[in-house]
Amino acid sequence: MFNKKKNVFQKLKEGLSKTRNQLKTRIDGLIASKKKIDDQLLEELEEIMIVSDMGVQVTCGLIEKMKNKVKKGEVDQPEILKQYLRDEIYNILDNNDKNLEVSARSPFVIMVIGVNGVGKTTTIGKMAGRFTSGGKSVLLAAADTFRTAAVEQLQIWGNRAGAEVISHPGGSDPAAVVFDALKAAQSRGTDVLIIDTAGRIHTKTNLMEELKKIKRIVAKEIVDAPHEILLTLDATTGQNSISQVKLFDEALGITGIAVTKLDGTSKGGVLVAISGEMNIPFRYIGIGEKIEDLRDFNAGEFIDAIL
Ligand SMILES: Nc1nc2c(ncn2[C@@H]2O[C@H](COP(=O)(O)OP(=O)(O)OP(=O)(O)O)[C@@H](O)[C@H]2O)c(=O)[nH]1
Ligand SMILES: [Mg+2]
Repeated sequence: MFNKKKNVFQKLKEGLSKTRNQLKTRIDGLIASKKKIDDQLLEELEEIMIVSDMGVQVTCGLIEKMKNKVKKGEVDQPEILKQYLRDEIYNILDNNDKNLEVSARSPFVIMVIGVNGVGKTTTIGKMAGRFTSGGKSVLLAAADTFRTAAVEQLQIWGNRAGAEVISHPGGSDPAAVVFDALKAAQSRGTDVLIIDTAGRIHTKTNLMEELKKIKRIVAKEIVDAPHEILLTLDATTGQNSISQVKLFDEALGITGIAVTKLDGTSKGGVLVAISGEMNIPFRYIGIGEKIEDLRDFNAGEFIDAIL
């Protein structure tokens, strides 16, 4: 058991190694090279935090706090300063550490949204795999009718995960697909229904309006649904994801966030930037393209892996 746990953490560490190299390796080097805390140390820390995408707001706030601690004499050694910084970052992340619990409703309806290419369909496939292996029945709604290959891609994931896909022939109305999927989930007693949506649509219609319409249809069929509106973010886009969070939250009200592609970027600090500004739980993180590469977000493990 211990070995298995260690192995799982090891893989997380590997997945986050680019961020770790940017953050931990540089901070450790900096701390080791200093005998005492001075302005230069704080300036370099600031630069490392900015480069790892923790964002200006969070970084400046933390630097200010560190300066105060030093001034008051509460922190007087570089090593203790690092520990203080680590604890502060952990607290920021822990604020949004709340995993998705799907057992409370049946069907539990999850609407997955986000701009094109961020990893929505892949994340849905991985989530479906996790739910089915946990003994739950899962239906997937192919409401991305913009891209013709989108249904096929979802179908492949559905087969892999053991989840049926509800779809209509190409170019159809996403709302109609969602309506059918809701009916099917209700009549079959499905545990979890996950709705895949488009990240981009024909310029004539507005994506947010399309998504609002889907949300309305879901709520009309099941009063308290969608139970989760999961925004998917691509970690490689860094700071830009903060504006995505704000835009989608204003339009639809996000209840959770999945951050993908953390394996491909040193910008993992963006979770800290988002968490410092928004109160929306991180549900999942993606550290690769395979089913097992989707993890529940855990603030403690995350900070251990990057700092
Ligand atoms: N390395 C890596 N690749 C990922 C991860 N998640 C998704 N991808 C890849 O990102 C690409 C886009 O993923 P999709 O799931 O198609 O993204 P989408 O948001 O559904 O895209 P649209 O439907 O076009 O809006 C694919 O090649 C995925 O394999 C991840 O955690 N790590
Ligand atoms: Mg997709």
